[in-house]
Amino acid sequence: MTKENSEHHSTASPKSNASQTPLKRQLSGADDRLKLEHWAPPKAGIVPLIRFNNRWYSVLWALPIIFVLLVAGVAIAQGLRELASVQHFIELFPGAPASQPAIETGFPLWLRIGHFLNLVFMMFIIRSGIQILADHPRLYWHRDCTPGTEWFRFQKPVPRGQIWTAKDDAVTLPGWLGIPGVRHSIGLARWWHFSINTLWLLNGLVIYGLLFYTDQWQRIVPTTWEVFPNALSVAIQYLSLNFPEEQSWTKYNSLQQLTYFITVFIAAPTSVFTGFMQSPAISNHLGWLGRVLNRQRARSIHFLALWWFLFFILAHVTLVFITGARSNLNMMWAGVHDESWSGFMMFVPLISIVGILWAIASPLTIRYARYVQRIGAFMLGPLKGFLERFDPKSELTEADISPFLWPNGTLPNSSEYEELVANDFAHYRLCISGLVESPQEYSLAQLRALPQQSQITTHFCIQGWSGVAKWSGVPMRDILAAVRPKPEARYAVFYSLAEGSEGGRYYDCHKISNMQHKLTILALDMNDESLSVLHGAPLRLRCENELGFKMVKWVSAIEFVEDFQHLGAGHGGYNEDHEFYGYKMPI
Ligand SMILES: Nc1nc2c(c(=O)[nH]1)N[C@H]1C(S)=C(S)[C@@H](COP(=O)(O)O)O[C@H]1N2
Ligand SMILES: [Mo]
Repeated sequence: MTKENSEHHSTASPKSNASQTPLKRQLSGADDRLKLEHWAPPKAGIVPLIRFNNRWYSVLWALPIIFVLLVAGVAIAQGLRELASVQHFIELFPGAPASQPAIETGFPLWLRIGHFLNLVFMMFIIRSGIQILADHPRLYWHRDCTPGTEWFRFQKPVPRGQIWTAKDDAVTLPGWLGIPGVRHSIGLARWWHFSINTLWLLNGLVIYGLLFYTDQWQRIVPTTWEVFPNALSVAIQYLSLNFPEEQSWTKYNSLQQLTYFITVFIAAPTSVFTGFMQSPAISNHLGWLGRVLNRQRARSIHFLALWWFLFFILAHVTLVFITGARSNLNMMWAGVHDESWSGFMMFVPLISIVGILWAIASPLTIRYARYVQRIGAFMLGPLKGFLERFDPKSELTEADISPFLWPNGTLPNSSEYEELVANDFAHYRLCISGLVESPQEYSLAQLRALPQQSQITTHFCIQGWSGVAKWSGVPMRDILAAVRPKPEARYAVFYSLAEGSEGGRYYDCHKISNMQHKLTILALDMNDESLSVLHGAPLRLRCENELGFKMVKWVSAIEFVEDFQHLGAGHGGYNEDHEFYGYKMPI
């Protein structure tokens, strides 16, 4: 207890001393590094499981199955090549359509640079993506995330008979795999994922542009249906271990062409699109599209796209090395078509740089967590500011309400809160102060007496889960009208009765513009019943263009401020301070 607290203690009042301390003094500072001793303790996941017909199978089964299929495939392909009809087929379709043009310009520098940058970026994107997944290690095909209905998980079933929050569910990844490999480090992983994605996207757009500006697009864009029989022919030739003649310098065979086409023109855009569709602002803005391609579907498809990339990388790298490594490296790394070692001489130092980047990414992220947050916010701030302007107008129907909404966060555990619950919140007051013309204090009865609004909306937690509920309460625009923020007020700060995970009150800041949305409310009810303690009784915020952590539960005070640098550690909220999240979180 601080000195201020004890001094005020004598003034007898139903309110506890804590609520008399100036609000900002109840906030806590935060570390600028990810300090493991302050962090969620590690917790191992399990070998990933996939569900078919209500039975769970380990993904490790894929290894013997793929092995058997490959061996059988080789035997069958070798048998097939003995057949006259198949020999005739291969003669007819040797591996590339006759009409496919030969590219005479080889592998220009821009293509080789783009290829290398893509490799570097993909390394970071895949690792941070898996880290994000580990924060909610389950995948679903429908909008809600009811335990037991997932189709993929690398976490045990949700334990019954105890409160199990989404944060409890997060698992640890090794530091060489995830970035930064620490349990529940999604805040940092997202900065990596989104900022490198931005670079990857720019690189991709330059490559798209130059592919079509030059003749290089003809390498990877099929222009005739004949690619399909030719691809089959190449598959038989590869599988029979009697490889087709290499002519990659001027044209790719049809199997290469199809896989590159799928990777560049289908898998990459699918990843980008399904990535954006997981955003509350975008999904809630898009109406039917956000409903059909809901967050969990988007997340599952995003994950399947990852598998395509992993499959592609494995197959691509394997074939580069077994179909003439020296000549293949010469083409894509040195841009020459000869038998020199120049490609190898480029490849070794460059791939060593990738290895070094790989090794330092996690330790540096842990050490310089605040910089990762700052750089990420700098790179993505404009995009996030833009997306915050999307009106999150999408409402759903009673039939869409989820049977289960994951609970999250740190529950209140003060005697002050217990007392409030014991008295049915009779002593509860919502205090609205700060840069307003008319500060207000509301009891629960007064809040209930104000005009109420109901909405059925989707909750998007940063960790990846979502769920639909009906929320009812007081529109924030009515509160704004009552308190009249002064012109210099820019943010509304929501203070919780509960502490955050590392102590100090949970709080979060919202732009005033977000408070004016039709669907921003102070919710008193969830699914037609008073909010439960777990979900934020007696009052929580709903702000539908933001992620869940910004919707403070157990709200006791709202303060209007010009800036939030003087609050807590100064980053705009509890999770912004302590878990390196961004204060603008429409994605
Ligand atoms: N006071 C407080 N509010 C909080 C949190 C918290 O830890 N403390 N967690 C947030 C997070 S991360 C989410 S996803 C939602 C979860 O709301 P629910 O438990 O009703 O699903 O509450 C948000 N509000
Ligand atoms: Mo969350």
